[in-house]
Formats: sequence, structure tokens, C-alpha cells
Amino acid sequence: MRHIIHADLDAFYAAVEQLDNPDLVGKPVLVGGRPENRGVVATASYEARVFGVHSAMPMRTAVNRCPQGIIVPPRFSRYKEKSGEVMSIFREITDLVEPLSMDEAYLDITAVVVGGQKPLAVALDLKRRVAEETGLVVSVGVGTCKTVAKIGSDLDKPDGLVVIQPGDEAEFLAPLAVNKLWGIGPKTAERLHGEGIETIGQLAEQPLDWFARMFGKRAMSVRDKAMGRDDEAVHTESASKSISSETTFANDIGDETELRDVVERKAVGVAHSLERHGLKGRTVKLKLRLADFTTFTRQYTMAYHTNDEEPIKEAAWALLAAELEPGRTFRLLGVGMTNFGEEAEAGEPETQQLPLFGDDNSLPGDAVEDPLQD
Ligand code: TTP
Ligand code: MG
Repeated sequence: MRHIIHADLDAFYAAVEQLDNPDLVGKPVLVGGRPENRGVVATASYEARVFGVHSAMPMRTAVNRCPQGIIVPPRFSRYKEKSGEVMSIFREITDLVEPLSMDEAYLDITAVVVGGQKPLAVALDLKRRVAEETGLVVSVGVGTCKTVAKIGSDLDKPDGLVVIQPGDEAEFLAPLAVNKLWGIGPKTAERLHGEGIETIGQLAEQPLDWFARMFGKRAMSVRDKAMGRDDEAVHTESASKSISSETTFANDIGDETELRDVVERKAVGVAHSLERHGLKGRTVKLKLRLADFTTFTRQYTMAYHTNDEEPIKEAAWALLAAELEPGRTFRLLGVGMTNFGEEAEAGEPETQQLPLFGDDNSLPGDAVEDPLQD
């Protein structure tokens, strides 16, 4: 049997602002852009949420609902720093940590439990350490699979702790709304409502052939989740695949300045996305599609793991510059990052510099022409 924790910080950005500025403690804090600039709420402190303010709401609406709300502009580098502190506490508890974003992660604590600690004790210790060492509050769900752990962490926020005992998974999930299940978005939920299914319990009791009809290839996986017995592994960072951003142009582009502008914007997007996921990568990939639909990728492996804009921009541009030819135009351009992991310490063998171009930086099977596939 496995033991999984899902941990998610409470009102993360707002909590960091309250931590750094004691004047904000106990007050309704709205982190986000100014209403006069059509700003949006990134998050609100729980003091503001009682007025009906939530993430992704226009700041103008938030201010109408909560006029006493204090608007604070976001400081991403500070959030990234606090996220790093929290993730390293998680990694001291277990090697098997899967960050989902800056403020949440799955931890596989099976080995710790086998070593003699009760899951509840591990969860309490995690909450205490995060509070004492970072000043932040984390809500935690504990169970035998990702599904129940994730739903559990959200159920008792803020400062939540929900333990789903082995054997109680299906019963725990049964009364909850179907849209709480990972993978059931608004459209699927709508479809299920059409079939008279509102709760996870009603979903779980459907016959197998019904699942096959409703979900096709996903049938078994959805059914397992509804019964609270999914066997999704906790994927550590290095097991994550890639993060990328690509665009198909309305008109093919051949102009160097224009291409450079696009590739740099894509690179910045990738850097931000890596940051949001708490990831650093070493291999920058460039995907290109020519006017005749020939599609190919080029890649460059850096000496270190990074999610900084500059080196990613530089590598992506260098890869593109090597492909520019007079008269050659592009219909699609994408930038991606793979080869995730922790930043290597200086002096480790991994930090040796690889040449920028040439075959040395290509993995087998890469930098090939694949006209039909992405
Ligand atoms: P969440 O964990 O969804 O929200 P939260 O931590 O603010 O509040 P809680 O978990 O207690 O419900 O997201 C983490 C951070 O991500 C959040 O503090 C701000 C950012 N974020 C956005 O910028 N936009 C969004 O739409 C959402 C949902 C989050
Ligand atoms: Mg959160």
C-alpha cells in the first residue's frame, strides 16, 4: 500500500505579502494588477475571500466587492524564493516530490511510513516545519493515492489536515461533486449531469460498459479515480517531460528581426512557465515548420539547469540563427525546455561546457526531419 501527501499553501502570494509586511496581517489583501489597468486578482487573502473575491477575477470587481481590500502588486521572485524553501522541506521528508506549481506538491511518503512513522505524524511534522521555518501555512491531504490526497488537501482550507484512512477512500469521495475529480472539467461534468450523475459516488457505481461508452480510453482510469484507488505514481521533477510554447503564424515569416522577437518572446514564456512549475531544465529545443510544412527540431544542452530568461533566450536564438537562409520562411516556431532536474553544484562533472553547435549537443533521434509529426 502507498501513502501519498498532497500539500498546498494557503493564499500563497497573499500569505507571502502578509509575512513580509506585518501591517497586512489580518487584512483583506488583493494581490494583482491595478483596476485602472484592467488588472486581475492573482490571489486574495482569506480575509478578502469572505467578500466573494477569488483568483482570476477582474480587480475592478474585487474592489467593488471588497472596497477596503489592499491591492499589492505581485513579486514573483520573492514567491519563487519562498516556494524553494517549502519544496526543500518536502525533499527532506522524502526524495519523491512532484511539484505541481509553486505552491503545491505531491509527496510519496510510503518509505517513511514503512520506516515506522504514522502518516498523520508525517503530515503534522510537515505542517509544523513549514510554519516554523518559512512562516507559511500549508493545507495537507493524506491518503493511499493521489486522488484522495489532492481532494483532501482542499477540503479543510485554510490550515487544513485531512487524513483518509486506507479502506475509506470510496466512502470519502462518494458525497463530493464529480467536478472535484482530477480530469473532470466543466464540459465532462455537464455531460455527467445530463446522465443524472452529480456525485463521485453515483459515478463510481456505474457499470463498466457505461464507463467505456462515456470515457473511451480513459474509462478505467476515471473509474479507478472515482473509487479512490488510482495508481498514478508521484513523478519526481526529473521524470517530467517538457515545457514548451509554440505559435503558427498567420503569414509565414522570414524577416530576421521579426523572428528574433518571436523566439525571444517564446523563450520568456517558457522561462515563466518553468518557474511556475518549480522546474529548471538544461536542454532548450527549437521547433520549426517551413513554408512547405517540413517540420524539424534543433536542441542545445546547457552546462547547467536553469529557468532564467536570458540563457534560454540566447540558446533559442542561437539555434534559430543557424537555420536562417535568404528566402527561407517559417510558418511555425516553438521553444521548449526538457532535461529537468536540480541545478548542479559548481564543480560537479555535469557542469562541463558542451559545444553550442555540432552533433555533440544532440540526443539520438533528435534534430531529425519529421514532416508529419510535432
Ligand atoms: P492556488 O493554490 O490555487 O491558490 P492560493 O494558494 O492563493 O489559495 P488556496 O490554495 O489557499 O486556495 O494558487 C497558488 C498561487 O498561484 C496563488 O497564490 C496565486 C497564483 N495564481 C494566479 O496567479 N492565478 C490564478 O488564477 C490562480 C488560481 C493562482
Ligand atoms: Mg494554494
